[in-house]
Amino acid sequence: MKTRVTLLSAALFGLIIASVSPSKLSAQGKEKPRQEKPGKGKVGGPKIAKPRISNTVKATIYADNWFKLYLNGNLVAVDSISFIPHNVISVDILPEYPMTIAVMAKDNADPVTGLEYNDTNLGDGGFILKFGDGTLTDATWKAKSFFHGPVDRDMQNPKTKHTAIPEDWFEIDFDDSAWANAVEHTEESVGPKDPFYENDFAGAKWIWTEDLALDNTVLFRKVIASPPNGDPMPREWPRGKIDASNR
Ligand SMILES: [Ca+2]
Ligand SMILES: [Ca+2]
Repeated sequence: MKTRVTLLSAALFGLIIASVSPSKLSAQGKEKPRQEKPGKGKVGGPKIAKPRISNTVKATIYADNWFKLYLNGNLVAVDSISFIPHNVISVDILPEYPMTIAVMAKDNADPVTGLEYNDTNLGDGGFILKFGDGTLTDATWKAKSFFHGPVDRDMQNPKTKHTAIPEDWFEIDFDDSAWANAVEHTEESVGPKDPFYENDFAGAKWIWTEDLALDNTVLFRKVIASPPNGDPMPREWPRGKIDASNR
């Protein structure tokens, strides 16, 4: 029995060795050595601190009708459903500060007419977000519309105005100083669907530009300097970036 256990351990150890590629080992070797609990784990070079689930916070996001969200220039969450049903997107994120949040939110609107449901309806937007570190949407966020219409609410002869979106709108160093502040809207005026009420958005405000109905593509930006809930600043974790192309 003892021999079998030893063999099993050896086999498992072999599997662990085999699962760590040489490139990963050398990449880890360049990282700062772990300060606490040295010597735990024998695979690879110097032990480095790795984030755990307990180091993440929950990000809960609802958009009428769609959004994509960047943190410090990295795409983190996309509403997987473009129009209906309305849904809440909830993901665990590993926060780092300062944290630049950049959001593209879109109301469902035909690019030419600004209308929906076969050009029969003037739809409206709305965006709300809450992170487990206390980050909340409110009027301190920056907001700018890039697609407006139908101009003058004219649904009989609908015209729209599009503004080119800067390529680097989601980057950390993008200059949003000329943007207006977001406008807070009431829950009644946005009229969220059921999934909103099944999630915790307590304290967060619905934001958009001033015009919930006619501004159809809105960019939001906000920099979070440190955890708003007073949590200590997290350490700097090693971070990777996945190449999402087909390479
Ligand atoms: Ca609209
Ligand atoms: Ca809508």
